[in-house]
Amino acid sequence: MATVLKEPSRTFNEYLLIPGYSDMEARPENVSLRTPVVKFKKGEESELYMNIPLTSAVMQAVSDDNMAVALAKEGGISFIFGSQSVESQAAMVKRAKSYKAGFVPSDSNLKPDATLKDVLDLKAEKGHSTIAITEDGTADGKLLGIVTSKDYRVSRMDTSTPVTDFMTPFDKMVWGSEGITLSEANDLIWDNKVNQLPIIDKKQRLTSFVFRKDYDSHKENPNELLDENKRYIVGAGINTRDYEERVPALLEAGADILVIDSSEGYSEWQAVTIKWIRDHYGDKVKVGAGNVVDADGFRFLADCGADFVKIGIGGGSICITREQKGIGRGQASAVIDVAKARDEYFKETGVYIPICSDGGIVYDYHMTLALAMGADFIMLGRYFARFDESPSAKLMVNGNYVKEYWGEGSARARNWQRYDLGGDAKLKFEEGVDSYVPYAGSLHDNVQMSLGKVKSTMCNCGALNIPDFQKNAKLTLVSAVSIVEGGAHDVILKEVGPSTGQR
Ligand code: MZP
Repeated sequence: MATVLKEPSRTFNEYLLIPGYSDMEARPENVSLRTPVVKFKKGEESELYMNIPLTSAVMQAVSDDNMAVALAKEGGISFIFGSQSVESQAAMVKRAKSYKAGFVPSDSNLKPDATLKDVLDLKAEKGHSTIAITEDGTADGKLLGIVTSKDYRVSRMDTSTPVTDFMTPFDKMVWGSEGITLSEANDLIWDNKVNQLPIIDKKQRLTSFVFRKDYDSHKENPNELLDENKRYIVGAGINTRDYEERVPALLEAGADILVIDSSEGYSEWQAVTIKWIRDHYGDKVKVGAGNVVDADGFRFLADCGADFVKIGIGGGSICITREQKGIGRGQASAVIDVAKARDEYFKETGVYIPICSDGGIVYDYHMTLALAMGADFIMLGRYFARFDESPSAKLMVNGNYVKEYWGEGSARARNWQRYDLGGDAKLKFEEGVDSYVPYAGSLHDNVQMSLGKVKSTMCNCGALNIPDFQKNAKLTLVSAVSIVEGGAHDVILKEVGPSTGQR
């Protein structure tokens, strides 16, 4: 007869934290969110830490090179999506690794035959007012001019006006040459009273922009996550099919850490993939594995040699695996069970394998709960998809700005390798949906706000770092009635502020 677990499968919404004693040192500025990413032996340090416990999901709608840079600036790691060709994924890794702080690749570009209407459309889509006019309309084409909002007046100009009539042409522009330092670029910006400085190579091709507004924000990133050559740390997703080509290309491009991206990690496919990596690179190459939802799955991947283990099946916001296949587990139960297995494994072997809670974070406090339940870090898709830095389109739907967000198991992503068990390709079915999420602005502002809440709760529990929090947190299940008590109730609300209802 089948085994039936006694406990129901529970999710984050069913738990709350009980405060612990906090002394006067328990203040958010004293809290460290530094956390290990890869396994280490008792008494030793992990070879890779993050300064914040957040990673962005291995998804087309979430993690490209732009997201990788933005998150590394905050102290976390993006895993650039693997559901693309080996070449294009490696190119993304390379771009993120070659990113120089303060030098931003141009994301809004048009050809010289564009019109004011094209300018307005691109501005609405990308949200940026500086547009490079390049010979071929690419981010690294020959620079012919730039358009900023100072160059046109929508009320006085026909939208069919060609950009060449109102752009600032190259010979009237201030620009910097490739190789210029950030501080020299900033001097040019200040001396010439411009808001942006295009950087060009010897052939007048655009390489990047330096923006006046970024100068201050660069100074604001004390947590940025850098390798020994001061380049941002970048992760990448791999699969259990084409790793013999993908892994070498990603490593060559500079990827610091890999993760096997699969909806089901308790499988021989993962064992074979990790073995291939170990046979070819030893322990030098770091690779996470998953996803699993119980102690058996964890133990299997730990024995296979995974550097970290990812938890979560069916809890992702875009995921319909549980509906389609009736498999998965509430994310809270999964994290609690795997954390226990991780601790037992540590006691038994002296090897600590960090675990990552992947998916299902809806409120900021869910991040805190995941950490309290034992996660060393968290992976989020929907959360990051809402920000300026995610790769998907920003649209206006029913009067509100939204961003597109689709699952890797949706027909749109066609990431069948993530779900592949072999068999007839014609019989594939979707395990994810295509959706919108509310647009939420910049990653920096949102991450600061979310982690401010995490730190504040940790202080209430008397914990100044994640290991202490995991050890000492006290959790309670909530009843349906007490959930109602937890929100504003029995009052007539005036308005909901932006920081009160993060979803
Ligand atoms: P969330 O943060 O949006 O709730 O969940 C993101 C996670 O959902 C991803 O990291 C991945 O593990 C999982 N995912 C991605 N695509 C699908 C799908 O199409 C999915 N079913 O479940």
